[in-house]
Amino acid sequence: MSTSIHPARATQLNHGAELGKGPVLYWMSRDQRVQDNWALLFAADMAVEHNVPLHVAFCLAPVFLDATIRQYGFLLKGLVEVETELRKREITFHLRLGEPPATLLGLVQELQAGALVTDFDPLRIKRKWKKDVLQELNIPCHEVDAHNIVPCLVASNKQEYAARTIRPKIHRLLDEYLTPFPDLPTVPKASREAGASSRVDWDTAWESLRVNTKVAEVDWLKPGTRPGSKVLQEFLEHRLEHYDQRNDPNAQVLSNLSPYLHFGQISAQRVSLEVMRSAKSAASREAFLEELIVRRELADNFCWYNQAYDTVDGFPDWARKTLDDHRRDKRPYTYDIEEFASATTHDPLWNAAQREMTETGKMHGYMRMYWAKKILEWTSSPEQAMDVAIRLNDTYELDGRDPNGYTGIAWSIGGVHDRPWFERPIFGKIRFMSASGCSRKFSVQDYIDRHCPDSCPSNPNRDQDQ
Ligand code: FAD
Ligand code: FO1
Repeated sequence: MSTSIHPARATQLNHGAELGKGPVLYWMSRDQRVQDNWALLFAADMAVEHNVPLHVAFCLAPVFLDATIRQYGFLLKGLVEVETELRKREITFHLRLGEPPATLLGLVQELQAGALVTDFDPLRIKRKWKKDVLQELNIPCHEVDAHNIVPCLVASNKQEYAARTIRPKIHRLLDEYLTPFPDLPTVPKASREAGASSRVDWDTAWESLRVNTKVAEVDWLKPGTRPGSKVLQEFLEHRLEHYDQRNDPNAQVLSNLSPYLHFGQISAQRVSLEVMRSAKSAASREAFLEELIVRRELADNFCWYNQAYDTVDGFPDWARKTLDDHRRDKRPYTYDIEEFASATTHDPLWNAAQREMTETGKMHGYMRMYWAKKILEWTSSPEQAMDVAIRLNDTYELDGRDPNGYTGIAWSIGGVHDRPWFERPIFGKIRFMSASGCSRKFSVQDYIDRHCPDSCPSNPNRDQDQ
């Protein structure tokens, strides 16, 4: 099995730019780790080939989508580990504060970098950052897909209809791409003048943020690659074999890896290799790999090929039409974003899900579908539903602001990757979910009790108990 970097993982984003004599600079963004990172490996190979040092930079934006201190805290604490790991390998890490394109270009200039490498990301904001950088850049820039196992651009050249259409395309290429990682090669050392001795000033970094500090950080998941690997080991040992209970939010059998995957603190390819080596039940392994590989890479496919991924315009034609046909249907309840955010709807199950998200930073996967579908039912239009769901998801979820989130919400509200179902009010042919349907799958009361203990106004037992 090959351990080298597959050439199709990398794409040169500009042509004609001449390789400079200076160091290679890796602009780390989506894949915030030193281990198992194809973009860093690609940059290191380039540095070795041209006998120049390697520098790594992260550009810290003062705001990013609806991220709060909860997510920035997870990100920054993970980056401390990145700096430590790079230092062990005598590679300099730069944390630049401010608008990413300008701060990155400043660093390219300062280091007199000879080439730029960055990681792949389908989100609009990241594409815009890269476009702005490329307009001013006169050295080669390579983009490496370090997030997907089968690179997004290789898996398919178009927007896929559903999991069933992308699955065979991905499976066909897994032997070629799901390979072990090589070690990071030793790269030529940077000289002191080139910023080799600089250390990150983490206090100034925290102070530079201009984000909501009311959404508190959580402490039940520790940020970083090392803690993420521990969570993976615990999953392999204790939860993977029970993954067939993944639709029961009381069973607590999920991996809890999504925050680590979102920030790139752990690689999906490493997780897949470890799961495949595990001796646990084949059915559980297959079910988990379907989510981790097929569903996750389908989300990147959707966001890359459909840049309206977070609006109604991104929905398939049948879904837009059916939602339009039901635009004037009477809504049984309507709430504004504050009422949703404060978990004060009439529905204790929905409120419990919202509380799970606001309190822990991670709502159970099954509840996310119910949660988003009820937002469609209780807002005055699909446009408003999309807006509310995305803002809440991106504000409170540790793993929000991710292709998986935009795609999951578009699946729930807009039928993306789904098919038409029986017609009913408000939803039209969009798949419907109900609290009674949930109660046939798991104990709704246990879930409510866990997330809305008796003091919570939305627990229906509260009044009876008093
Ligand atoms: P596990 O079940 O252990 O899955 C392991 C990994 O597989 C996940 O970390 C994820 O990378 C991938 N995965 C699992 N389910 C899906 C799925 N349906 N689509 C794509 N990839 C999947 N995921 C996010 O990462 N960020 C989000 O903001 C997000 N928002 C969502 C919103 C809605 C409305 C819906 C329906 C789904 C959303 N998902 C999101 C997808 C999924 O619910 C989460 O990835 C999962 O619950 C994360 O928990 P876990 O890592 O413990 O899951
Ligand atoms: N990427 C960056 O390059 N710079 C940032 O300052 C930054 C902040 C940030 C905050 C919260 C969050 O969830 C993600 C953030 N990201 C940032 C991007 C992130 O690494 C992902 O690439 C995208 O969210 C898409 O998955």
